[in-house]
Amino acid sequence: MNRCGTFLKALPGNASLIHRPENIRWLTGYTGEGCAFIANAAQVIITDFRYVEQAQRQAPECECLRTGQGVTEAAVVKALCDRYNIRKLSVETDYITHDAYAGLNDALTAVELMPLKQLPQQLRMIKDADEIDCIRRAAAISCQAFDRLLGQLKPGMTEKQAQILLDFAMLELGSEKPAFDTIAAAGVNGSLPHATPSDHVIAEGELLTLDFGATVNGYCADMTRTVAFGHVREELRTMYQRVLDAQLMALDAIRPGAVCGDIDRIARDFLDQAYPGAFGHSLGHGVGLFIHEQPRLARGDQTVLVPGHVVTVEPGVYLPGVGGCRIEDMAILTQDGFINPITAPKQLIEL
Ligand SMILES: [Mn+2]
Repeated sequence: MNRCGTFLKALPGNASLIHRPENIRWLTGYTGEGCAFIANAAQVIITDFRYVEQAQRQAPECECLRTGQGVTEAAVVKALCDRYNIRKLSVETDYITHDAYAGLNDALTAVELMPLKQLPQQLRMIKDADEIDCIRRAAAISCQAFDRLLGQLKPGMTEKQAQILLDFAMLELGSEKPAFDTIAAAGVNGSLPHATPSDHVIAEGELLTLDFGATVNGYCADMTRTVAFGHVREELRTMYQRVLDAQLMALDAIRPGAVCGDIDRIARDFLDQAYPGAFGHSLGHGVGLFIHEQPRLARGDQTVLVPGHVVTVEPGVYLPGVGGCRIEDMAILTQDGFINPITAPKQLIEL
């Protein structure tokens, strides 16, 4: 898959140097180290010996130039700018190191460096059919892994054991790697939205929140389910139901034309009535090659949803000393609504 044409049409100048691995992958298909020089005149992967053959296989439309043995990346870029008479080059100034930028600046005396300003990320917000297919496959693997885990979870297990079983299941079912470090938080640890799985032994009467996702061709899935170990007390059941209702209300509002900040507000107002301040993060975020990308379902965000956007919807309540709960699905925006590829059940499961 090569998307350089789409990119060059939107690029203000006529040449760009890309360093973010996900952007290089999106543009050229290449997944190794190095950078990509994308211009109207040429598309070039610049890397070292270890990745040359990989670049040729993954990005056959690109030339591949080698660094190493005294040849720096900056020197290769300078040669390309000279060869194609490039006077302006946009670079990912929000990503490369200060030293790398200084190196380019020193080498490219006749070239003006400009910030790329996240143009690839902006283009990546709207997913094409191939990307949506990858996301749906990643979501399906995640749901299958969760289903398998439900048959394995039992009181006496630790959070870490739950994480290992889930990660193993996703890998065995076809995930390249976890989309992010799997979260497993039980009992009072549930009030930490991004808890690291610990040796905490999960006991009867506790909730367990699992936040995880598989990846397919670099594309992430992201889902969260909170399950009960045995019968949990009324306080926790009420919290669970409130979070689920908030999520259903938010999902109900998702369609092309809806404003991201408005969807966030629906869930937030509803949760704040019962649990003031206990829902402290945004309702959702875009998902793609990055686990967190644009658009965001966040307070005040004026982005209007359009077909091809993919967002999570993940309200939660976090009560220190008591516990927490989060339920997360994904919405793939279509012409007249959305597809939710997260099919795992949402009624409270008592294990
Ligand atoms: Mn998420």
